[in-house]
Amino acid sequence: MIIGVPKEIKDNENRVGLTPAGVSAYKQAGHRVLVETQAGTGSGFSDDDFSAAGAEILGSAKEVWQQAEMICKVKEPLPAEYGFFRENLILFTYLHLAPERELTEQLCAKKVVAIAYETIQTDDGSLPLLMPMSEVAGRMSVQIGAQFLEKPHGGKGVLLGGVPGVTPANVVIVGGGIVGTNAAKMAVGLGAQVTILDINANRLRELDDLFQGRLRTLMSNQYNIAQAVKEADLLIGAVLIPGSRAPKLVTEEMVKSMSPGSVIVDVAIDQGGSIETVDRITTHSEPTYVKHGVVHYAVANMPGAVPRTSTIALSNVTIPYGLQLANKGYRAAIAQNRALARGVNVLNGHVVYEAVATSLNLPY
Ligand code: PYR
Repeated sequence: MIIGVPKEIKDNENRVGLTPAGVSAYKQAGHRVLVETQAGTGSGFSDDDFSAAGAEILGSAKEVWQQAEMICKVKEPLPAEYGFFRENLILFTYLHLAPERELTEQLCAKKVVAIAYETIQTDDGSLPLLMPMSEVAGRMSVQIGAQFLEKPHGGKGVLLGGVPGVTPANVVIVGGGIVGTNAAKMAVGLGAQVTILDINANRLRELDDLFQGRLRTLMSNQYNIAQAVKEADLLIGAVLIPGSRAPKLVTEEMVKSMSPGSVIVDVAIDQGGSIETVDRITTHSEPTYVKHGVVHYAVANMPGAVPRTSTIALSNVTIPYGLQLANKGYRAAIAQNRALARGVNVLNGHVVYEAVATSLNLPY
């Protein structure tokens, strides 16, 4: 199969769909890999690194999209790329279609085989291709929150860990999955006072064991969320329902109750956001806006800011699935691997992932 790796074009998206190690794995399996020139520069991989691993370097995105049978990307295609869609092209990337009607319609109209990293799901419910980026975004959310709590960045001027004699900041994390747990590790590590909420009592037990009393666990319900949010210096939205729009668990009234200069980092923004006042996607160039006196950060591609770490972590997990698609062809690969089959969002011109269809009110 011919695999294509175009350069990412989203704002400040410096990740790339494959590392040279990934190229080498595809080559060893007998495939061709076409990489757009400079595609890896932002992640610290030069054209020479890719060539040495066996890739062919092409001068434009157009050539890569047109010649490849499978496009291996990081982020969802942007409108400038929709013109490259064609029937039976395999698109293997993060898609987050639930809030993306136009992209979904384009993929259906052009009959692209759209396989979303974020909905590939093993039988035990885990999301192996989302997990590393959830780890990155969860860890970053605390670094970012700490930065925007600083006065010159619009925050209230609070140091997360405090100092002896001064109370630390309150960090409230809504969602105890991969994002929430990684955020908690960083926040606890920095000495903040951390509260984590989840709807699953067993998950709260696990977190209680894991953190050995170094954070507070709370059952996630409207009352508890409201109480915790009111006291939060840094609020992190970390909820996920695979493939679906994120539920708006934090209401505008709750945000109004936060003190001025507090900070919200909504990691769930790529699934539509979990906080009512997060009503727009921000970018790495303009990452925040202020509403009700609270600094809001809603960048949908947070890991794009640490591309070296993120590209390697992502490529590590996509390669085994990408190889199955390339070695067997998509029909056999999805017939033989249930986890991969769950990644298919658009096939034969239709949305075939129920939560996406429901979120967009499309037939399924
Ligand atoms: C990202 O890492 O950008 C995702 O969409 C998960």
